[in-house]
Amino acid sequence: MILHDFLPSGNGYKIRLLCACLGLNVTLKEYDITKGETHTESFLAINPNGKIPVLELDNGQCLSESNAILLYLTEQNHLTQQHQSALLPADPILKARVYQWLFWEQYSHEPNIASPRFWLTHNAMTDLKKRMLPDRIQQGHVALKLMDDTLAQHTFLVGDAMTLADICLFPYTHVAEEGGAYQLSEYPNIQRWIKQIEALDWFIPITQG
Ligand SMILES: N[C@@H](CCC(=O)N[C@@H](CS)C(=O)NCC(=O)O)C(=O)O
Repeated sequence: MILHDFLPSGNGYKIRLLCACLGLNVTLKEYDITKGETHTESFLAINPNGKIPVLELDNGQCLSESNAILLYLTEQNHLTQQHQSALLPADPILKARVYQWLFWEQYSHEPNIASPRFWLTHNAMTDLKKRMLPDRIQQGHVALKLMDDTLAQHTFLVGDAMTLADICLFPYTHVAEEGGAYQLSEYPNIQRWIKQIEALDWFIPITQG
C-alpha cells in the first residue's frame, strides 16, 4: 500500500499511527501541500478533492478521508490478542460511540484546532482567516474541554480500552499548542492521555514516515 501524505498533517498521521499499531507496512509518498502539490492532474486522478491523505491499495484503488481510511484498515485487520482490546468494538453501542468521536472530530475538533495550527505555523493567514480565528479558538476550547471532561471519567475516550477514537483524536490534539492558540496545561486529563499513548510500545511520532 502507498500512503500519499504530508508529514506535518495530523490527518495523515492518523493513518501512520494506526499502521504502526496494526503492524502494517505502507510506503510513504510525500507532497508539499503548501506548494499546491495535491492539485496536479496526477494527484487529482487519485483524489479529485485535492487533499492528502490518500491510501492507495495494492490493487490500485484509492481511498480518501482520513477517518474512512481508519475504519477500512481496522475492519480489514482485526486484532484483539496483541493489544488486548478491539480498536473497533463489536458491541453496537460501543462501536457507535467510536463513530461519534470520528464524526465529532471532523465537525467540532479539526476545523477549530487543526486549521488554526496550519494557518499560524504555515504562514497561511489571510484577512478572512484572521477574522475567523477568535471564534475558531473559542470553539476549540469547547472541544478540548469536552475531551478533558471525558478523559476525567475513563482512561480512553470510549472507556478504559483504547479504540479508534483515540487514534483519530490524538494527532491534532497533541500538537494543539503549535501556533500558540492553545495551552494544553489547561487540560490535565488530556495531558495524561497523551503521555499514555506516547508510552505505547508501537507509538511513532508525527515526524516519522
Ligand atoms: N476531511 C479530510 C481533510 C483532509 C485535509 O484537509 N487535508 C489537507 C492536509 S491536512 C490537505 O491536503 N490540504 C491541501 C489542500 O487543500 O490543498 C480528511 O480527514 O482526510
